Amino acid sequence: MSQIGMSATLQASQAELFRHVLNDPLLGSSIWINIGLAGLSLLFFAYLGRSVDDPRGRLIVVSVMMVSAVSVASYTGLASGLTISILEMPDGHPMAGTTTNLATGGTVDGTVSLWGRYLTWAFSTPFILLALGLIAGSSMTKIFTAIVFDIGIMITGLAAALTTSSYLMRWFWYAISCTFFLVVVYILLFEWPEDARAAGTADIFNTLKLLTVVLWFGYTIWWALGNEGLAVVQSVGVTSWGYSLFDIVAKYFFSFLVIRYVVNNVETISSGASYGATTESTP
Ligand code: RET
Repeated sequence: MSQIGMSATLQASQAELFRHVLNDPLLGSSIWINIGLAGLSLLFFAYLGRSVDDPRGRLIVVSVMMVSAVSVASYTGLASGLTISILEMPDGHPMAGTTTNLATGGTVDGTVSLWGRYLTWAFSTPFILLALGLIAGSSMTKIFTAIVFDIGIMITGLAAALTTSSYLMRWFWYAISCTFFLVVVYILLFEWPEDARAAGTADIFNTLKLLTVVLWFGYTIWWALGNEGLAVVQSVGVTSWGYSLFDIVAKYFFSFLVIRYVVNNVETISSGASYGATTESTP
């Protein structure tokens, strides 16, 4: 008969994780409030964008609406316990050796990881970049490049969060993710502003660009500070609220600015000789 050690490493069931989120006011609110906000913004954006009938304008509106739609699914995954796990951090990680007290009274070895966030960012953030690329009137090539590297950021970020074999390997994934991020930042700061100038959308593009670059760096730094990284912030609830607050501005406020612009400037969005050409413009 096999012996179970003194500190049994029992897995938390999905039902226990679901109850864990429900019973933790800080963590629970960071998730449930965002399901509500994402749902309400989706309805609000559908209402705001109802009069846009230009095909390009519509594409931009639908694109940013998808960000909120994915967000509803993302936070539902977290709230239901489907995309949450208790992970035992490797030696060297500040959270190594910690235990989590479940709402049911049981204790499990490990720390709560809301890894579903990183997974679903791979589905939501491409829509942010598609909208930005379309507003800048950029080429298919540049939009494609920004989007594939963006998906790369999120999937390698997910890998960083889920790696429990070695502390160093977690940061190695993080470094890969940051490298992909720099490609996206380069396109946002150096490629698209020029395209936007040519398309006559420089004003709105520069506002959105600034918002995006600052907030996206915020997510990156927050990961390093939060309980998945250096654990300067150890609380799962506070770490989660950080991302939730970034989300509120980077998704809902961002989308609102985009839709408001499209509604008021359909002419600019749909006109211009080289606007939105699928080939690179030749000088
Ligand atoms: C991670 C950790 C690994 C390194 C980097 C990251 C960047 C994440 C970003 C997330 C943006 C999310 C948004 C969500 C809205 O739906 C994965 C945190 C670079 C930039 C805008």
